Amino acid sequence: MVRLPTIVAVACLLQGIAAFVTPRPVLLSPGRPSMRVNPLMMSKDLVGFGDDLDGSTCRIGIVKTRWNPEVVDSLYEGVRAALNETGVKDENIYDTTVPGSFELPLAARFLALSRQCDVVITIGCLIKGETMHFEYIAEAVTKGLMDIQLQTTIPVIFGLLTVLTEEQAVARSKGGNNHGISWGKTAVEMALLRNAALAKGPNRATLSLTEKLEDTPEEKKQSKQFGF
Ligand code: DLZ
Repeated sequence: MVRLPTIVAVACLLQGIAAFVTPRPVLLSPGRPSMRVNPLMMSKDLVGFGDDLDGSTCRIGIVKTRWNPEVVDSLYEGVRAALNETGVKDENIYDTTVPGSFELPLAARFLALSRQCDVVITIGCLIKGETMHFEYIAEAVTKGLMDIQLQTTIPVIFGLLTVLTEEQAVARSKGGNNHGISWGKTAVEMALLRNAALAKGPNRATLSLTEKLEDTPEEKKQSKQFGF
């Protein structure tokens, strides 16, 4: 006869395997979130995002670095927890990795031009060393990311920690002060803003960029009336 503890142990094992092998969509390279804790449980909201942020129609590109993996992976977990909380669907998240922060702008540009994303979140961490390297990269990446969002009209979230020490990086990437959480929510807010601004009318926020917008009869009437 099979004992109850054995059944429970087998069930837990199967659940663990199922969670581990669940596939996630990738664009350029696969990535697997390591959800050890839920960062949202402890987070403090410094920006004041509303509870009604609805990301269920948003398509999100994420590009993260492989430099400083402990910090970057934790920031990524914060981003994913925020996206999950706002209802972004897993199949609408496109993950990409790059070696270091200097590579973030080009990868972000590829994602922005892919027509698969309403917003791109970049995640990286630059820790100041003893040379000028930090200053050059931080400035170039910041400018690069701003240029991309203005040129493509796809919002780019500046998820680059620029810190003096590893301790500062850890303090900003873990627990209640995980900056990834606000980056995730900022991404949803900006994706919705973009879609509302570039599409016409509040109910057209989910249309693809390639789709041609047709005015409703009421909107045609209004256009004539106001001369635009
Ligand atoms: C080379 C370098 C150094 C020293 N430090 C960092 C860092 O703290 N964070 C980071 O994201 N990347 C670093 N890199 C790598 C550069 O960003 C870049 O990948 C290489 O210079 C190759 O272009």
